[in-house]
Amino acid sequence: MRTSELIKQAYDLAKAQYADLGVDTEEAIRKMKAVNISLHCWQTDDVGGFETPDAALSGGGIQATGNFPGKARNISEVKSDLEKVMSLLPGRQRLNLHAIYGDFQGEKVDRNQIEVKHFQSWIDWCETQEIGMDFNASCFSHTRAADGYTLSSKNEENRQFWVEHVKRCRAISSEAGKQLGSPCVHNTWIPDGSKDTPIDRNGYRALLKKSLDEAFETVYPKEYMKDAVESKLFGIGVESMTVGSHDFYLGYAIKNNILICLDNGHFHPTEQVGDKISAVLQFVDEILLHVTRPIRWDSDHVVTLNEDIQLIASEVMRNDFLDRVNIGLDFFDASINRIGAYVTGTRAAQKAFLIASLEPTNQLKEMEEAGKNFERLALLEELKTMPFGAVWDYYCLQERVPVGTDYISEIQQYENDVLSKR
Ligand code: RNT
Ligand code: ZN
Repeated sequence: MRTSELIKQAYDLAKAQYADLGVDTEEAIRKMKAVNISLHCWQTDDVGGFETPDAALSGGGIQATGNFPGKARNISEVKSDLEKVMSLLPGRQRLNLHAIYGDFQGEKVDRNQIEVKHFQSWIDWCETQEIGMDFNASCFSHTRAADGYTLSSKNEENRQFWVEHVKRCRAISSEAGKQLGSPCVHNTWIPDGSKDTPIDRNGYRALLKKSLDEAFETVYPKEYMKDAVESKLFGIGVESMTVGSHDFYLGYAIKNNILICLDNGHFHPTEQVGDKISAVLQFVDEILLHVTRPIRWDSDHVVTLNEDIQLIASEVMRNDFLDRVNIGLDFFDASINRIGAYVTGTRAAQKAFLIASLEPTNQLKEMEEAGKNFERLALLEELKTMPFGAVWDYYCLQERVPVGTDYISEIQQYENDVLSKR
C-alpha cells in the first residue's frame, strides 16, 4: 500500500508533465464532478428482480452467465451491495432501477399495476444517499412476453398490458425526479423480434410506433423525467429482425424530441458509439449511454478501459456534452464476484472520462485544422503513455476512496464477510 505522500509525489510529476502539454490536471479532476454515472441495480442479481413469484431472466438475448456465489436475494442486499460499490468509487453516482425491483412486500403486483408506493422506499434510499434516480420499464421475463413480443405484439391484450406498464413506469419516474430534485431518465427497451425471416416487419413496427405514442401520451415536466428509447441490432433467439432497430428509434426520438439510448453492445462490432454521439446530437437534445463491453456480440462483459469506451468518453468531453449525455452502465457478469465486477467496470468507465479530460484538445484541433496530421497522430500516440494513472490515484485519494489496487482487498473482505454468507 502506497503512502499518500508517494501518491502526491507521483501526481506532482504527472501534473508537470501534463502542464508541459498545456493541460491543467486540477481542472481535469474538477470536470469529473459532472460525470455522474447511473449504477444499474441489475448487476447485483443478474437482472432477476424481486417480483412475487420470482421472475426468471428470459428471452430477447439478455442473459447473465455464471453462478458465482453471493447474488443479492432481496432489496436490502441490493442496497448493501450498492452502498459498498459507491464507497469504492470516486465522485457521485446515480441509481438506475428496473421496474422488477419494486418493493412489493410479498404481494403479487403485476407490471400493469405498479405504483409509486412500490418504489417509495427506493426513492427514500436515494434521498439518504443524496443521489438521483433513473428508471426502466421491464418488458421481459414475463408470461406476456413469452412469445417474444411486447409493445409490438399482435395480441392486443398483451400489447395494451405493456403500454400500461410503460405508462406507469413513466409516472413513477416523474415522481422520483420530482422528489429527488433531479430529472429521472426513463428508458424503454423491448426484446421484440423474430428468430426467422418475418413477413410483416412493417406491421410490427407500426404497432410499436402506435404503442409508444400511447405510452408517451402524458407529458411530464422535463425537470422531473425524460424519456429514452433503446435500439438493438439483434438478440439471441431474435436474429432475423429486431422491431426496435436503430433506424426505428432514431427516427422516433428525433420526431418526438426524446432521448435515444445508445448501448455500445447493440451495433455491428465495428460500428463505434463514440462516432454516433456527435451525429445524433445534431438532431436530439440529449442522449442516454449504456456503457458495456461486447465480445463478439452483446455479451455485457464488465467494462474495461478499451478504445471503444475511450472514444465515447473523449467525444463527450471534447465537445462539452456532459449536460446532454446521460451516462448509464449496462453489464451483468455473474461468473466472478459481482461487486468486484461492478466496481472494476465502473472505475474503468470513470478512468476513460478522466483520460478524456486530460486531452490537449485545442492543440489537437489546431493541428488538424492546419493539416498537420502527422503531428496529430504523434501527439495522440504520446498521450497514451502519459502518467494518467498518477492523476487517477490522486483523484481517488482526494475523494477518500481506495487508490490503485487497494479496492481489491476491500472486495475480498466484503466477499468473506457478506457475499459468502448469502
Ligand atoms: C438489453 C438492453 C437493456 C437491458 C437492461 C436490463 O439488450 O441492453 O438495456 O440490458 O435494460
Ligand atoms: Zn442496454
